[in-house]
Amino acid sequence: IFDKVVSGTAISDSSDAKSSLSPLVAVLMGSDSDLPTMNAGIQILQKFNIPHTVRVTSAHRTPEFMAKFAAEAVNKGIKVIIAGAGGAAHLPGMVASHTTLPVIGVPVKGSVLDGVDSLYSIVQMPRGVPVATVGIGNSTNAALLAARIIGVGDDRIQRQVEEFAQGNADESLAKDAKLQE
Ligand code: RP5
Repeated sequence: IFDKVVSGTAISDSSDAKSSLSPLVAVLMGSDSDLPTMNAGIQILQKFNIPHTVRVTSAHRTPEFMAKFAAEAVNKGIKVIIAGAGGAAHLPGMVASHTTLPVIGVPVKGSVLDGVDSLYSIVQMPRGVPVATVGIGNSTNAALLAARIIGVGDDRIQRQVEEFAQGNADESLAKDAKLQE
């Protein structure tokens, strides 16, 4: 799955003139070992039918490839980049330094330090180079935030976001109702 548009059905009218199969979101990760963490977010993008591409690119192992991908992303029609990494998690920050697109960082929990190392690595960006950081392992929120960002200019996706929120509310109300039985 690492070199193609994963979800490619038609995107809405407000998309730009590029191919309707162009990914709007790039989901990057430092290693395929991050995939189990990133999968929840990928599933949200699939559910919302948001064209996206999923790539392994590492700030440390493939720095040139990472920089090239980030620098070219805006011209490829990508609107938001989600970047997940563990340990010395420099990927989101380095990607943000090579693009002006919004970057959402997902701290991935590794085998030691419970992901706090990744969280601190991602969240403590210097002033001027923003990375929106979600909770440790929370790729779901990264994808939902990406959908909200794209939804600002895309009615179909904004509706999906609203429906998702309504689903959350219904679920919560149903739990409360069950407690009252
Ligand atoms: C990070 O190193 C990756 O994002 C991953 O979370 C971690 C370990 O990578 P592997 O050794 O499993 O490839 O760069």
